Amino acid sequence: MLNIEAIRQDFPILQQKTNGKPLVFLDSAASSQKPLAVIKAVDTYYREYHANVHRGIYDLSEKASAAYEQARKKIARFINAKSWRELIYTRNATESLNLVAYTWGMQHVGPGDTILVSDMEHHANLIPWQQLAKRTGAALKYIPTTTEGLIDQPAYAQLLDSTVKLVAFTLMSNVLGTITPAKAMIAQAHAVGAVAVVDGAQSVPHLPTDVQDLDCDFLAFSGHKMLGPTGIGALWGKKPLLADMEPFLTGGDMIKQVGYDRCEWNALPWKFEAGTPAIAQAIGFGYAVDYLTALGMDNVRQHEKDMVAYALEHLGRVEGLRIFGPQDPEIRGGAVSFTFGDIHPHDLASMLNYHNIAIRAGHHCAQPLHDKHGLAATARASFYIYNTLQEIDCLIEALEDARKTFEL
Ligand code: 7TS
Repeated sequence: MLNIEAIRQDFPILQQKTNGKPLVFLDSAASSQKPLAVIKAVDTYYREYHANVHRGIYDLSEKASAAYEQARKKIARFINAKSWRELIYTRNATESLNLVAYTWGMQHVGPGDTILVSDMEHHANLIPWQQLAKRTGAALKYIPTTTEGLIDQPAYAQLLDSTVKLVAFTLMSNVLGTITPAKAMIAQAHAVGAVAVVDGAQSVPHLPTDVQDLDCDFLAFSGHKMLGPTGIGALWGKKPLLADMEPFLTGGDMIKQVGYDRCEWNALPWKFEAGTPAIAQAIGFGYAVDYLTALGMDNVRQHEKDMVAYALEHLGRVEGLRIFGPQDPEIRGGAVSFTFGDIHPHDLASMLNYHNIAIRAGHHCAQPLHDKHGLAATARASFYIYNTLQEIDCLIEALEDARKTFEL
């Protein structure tokens, strides 16, 4: 069990009030808030040991390099990677997915091949594959989801044939909350010789992650959705695949030897880390992982399940409110998208803002999914470790207030 009141004390931003009202932050699926331990780690780095990494022989640079690499080891352990060499720092999940598309994709996908992507993906796990299909002449096909937001498993099985070279899907939908049966889907992809790319942007912050057990080939995630700073994310990949891939960006730090007409790539993971990296952010990401590890990811997941169960039950009773995604908290995460009568989600979000409640409204970077359901936009409340059941009550009260204002 998490002690939510104690956790809340660790988040300075949650202590503020606007017009006497406490902040009810229900938009962690977009980006989470940061605990003091992460804020302090970044501050201390800049105050006490900032220097570029992997260069200097002097103390500051050695200290910065050690902290930067130490954070990598923590993050690799957090997802149970076999080796820290498999953990590449990127800016975010978006960059991680692009890295795979531009390197592995361009090397291994060609005309006559098929790329399979689920139809509920965030644009970050959709557009890189659209682009790859365009560039290579491969076909891009979509794994359908049911009206409830579950992977249509028979349809997936049918789409899998020997032309499929790559399957990409989210482990947790940022719109519907769906947790996909990733392990089984990965095994099915492997059975036809395809590589499996998992978008863990929503799942890694909220669920225990074990890449060895999942047996995926690549996993992409972002630091800022899991208590870490913005500007830092990760791509995990199986070593033999990474070793065989061309670099994504080239320049300093990613090389071993350079001549005027040749160069030799650096060892993993640095082969994929050209230029001065986001050092403070990586160190902060390591502290974020420490924080989550201390809480225990099973506890994090349990809290989310409790929040979602309460939200489904109580929001479900609000007349005129329609919730999307699976109704079973066991198979969904803490992003709850909904519509409320004919109130435009943007109007609703503005109205909730008067109550100092932050939710997201729009298509949440999953426009094709909204189109499929005939929706221009939805409102979305999403939860994390610092949210309480009382905050869901606040949301419901504010929705009732909106009902009066909009005469619903
Ligand atoms: N994949 C999923 C499932 C996501 O939810 C997001 C961000 C991304 C990829 C991209 O992450 P980034 O860190 O590279 O931007 N999702 C959201 C969201 O739902 N609202 O704002 C960002």
